[in-house]
Amino acid sequence: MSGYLSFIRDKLMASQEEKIPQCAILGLEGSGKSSVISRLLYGTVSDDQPMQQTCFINVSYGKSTITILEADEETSRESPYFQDILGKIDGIVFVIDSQSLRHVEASFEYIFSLFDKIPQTTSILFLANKTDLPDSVPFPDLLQDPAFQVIMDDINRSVSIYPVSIKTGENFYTAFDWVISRMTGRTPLREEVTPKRVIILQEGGVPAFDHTFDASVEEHDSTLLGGLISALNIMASTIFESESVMDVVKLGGMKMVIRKMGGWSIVLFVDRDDSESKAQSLAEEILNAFQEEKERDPSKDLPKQIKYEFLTKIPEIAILLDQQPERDDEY
Ligand SMILES: Nc1nc2c(ncn2[C@@H]2O[C@H](COP(=O)(O)OP(=O)(O)O)[C@@H](O)[C@H]2O)c(=O)[nH]1
Ligand SMILES: [Mg+2]
Repeated sequence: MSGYLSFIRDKLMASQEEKIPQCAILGLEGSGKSSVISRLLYGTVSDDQPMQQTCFINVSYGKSTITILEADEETSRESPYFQDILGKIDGIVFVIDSQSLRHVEASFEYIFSLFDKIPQTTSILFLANKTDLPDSVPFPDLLQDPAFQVIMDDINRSVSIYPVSIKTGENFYTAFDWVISRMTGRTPLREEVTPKRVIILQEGGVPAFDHTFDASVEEHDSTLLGGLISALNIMASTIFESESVMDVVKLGGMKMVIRKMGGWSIVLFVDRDDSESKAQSLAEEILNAFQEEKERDPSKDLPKQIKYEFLTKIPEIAILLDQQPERDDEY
């Protein structure tokens, strides 16, 4: 193991010369580190892929390339090579297993043991993972943890925390956008995304919201599209025996980025060559804003009465809407 780590350290030094940002994925055994790498590489997580202890790999994210290093607990605590690496890395992702209180507490204990060794300039992203599990520790409870309060009070650091499910992808790209933009100094990737149309579907594929941003986009019937997407998802989950949905479907000059959260699905049409991870995080933001709007006023009838005010909460979309003629009368 130490031979491999000294090899990795040398490799990291070399990639520092090439100015490729470097990120370490840390967390206790079983928290979801390898799943992070799998999602970054393949866009999905499956239960039967080989899971590794230590992994060192370059991945592309939007238009950036980053070097990712997964290190297990023992390595991160004990290896002097790893201590070297930790002092020079650009970003750290700590995966917190939120499946139970015991796991959360163990995670914070682990984070504390390393915290002093991380330079102040290193951005730290905490992923409160496994939010898809019904008994997982609720995010507000996790934020109340005294250990976490201490970490957040360290105002000199660039730190952020997101509740995510690496398995289903929920919130994952929003969280990664944060750390990647900190590490690369690039503006968020959604600038590299051109939303053309958004459709929000209820369970079963019934359209609840539909808005076209680009007048040149041909308006396919949203009920038909909803039916198609829900059929694709049922097929995908039956054939692959997984709860995840189709992520991206390319059609002609466009692609549909599909996310599913809490019974709702969103389909965001973007340019075929747009960044998928950016489009996914944008789709998540739109769906979150939509769900908030619904929660605020559940009596609102869909689809007729919800207009697109909720879209204006998302800066990038608000800009698009400003450029459009008023279309209120459509709903
Ligand atoms: N339910 C659920 N399981 C997850 C999630 N992320 C990872 N897992 C599972 O947790 C187990 C350990 O994940 P792995 O990535 O190997 O953890 P590592 O030891 O930190 O690398 C695997 O069975 C994963 O499928 C998640 O968000 N939700
Ligand atoms: Mg692993």
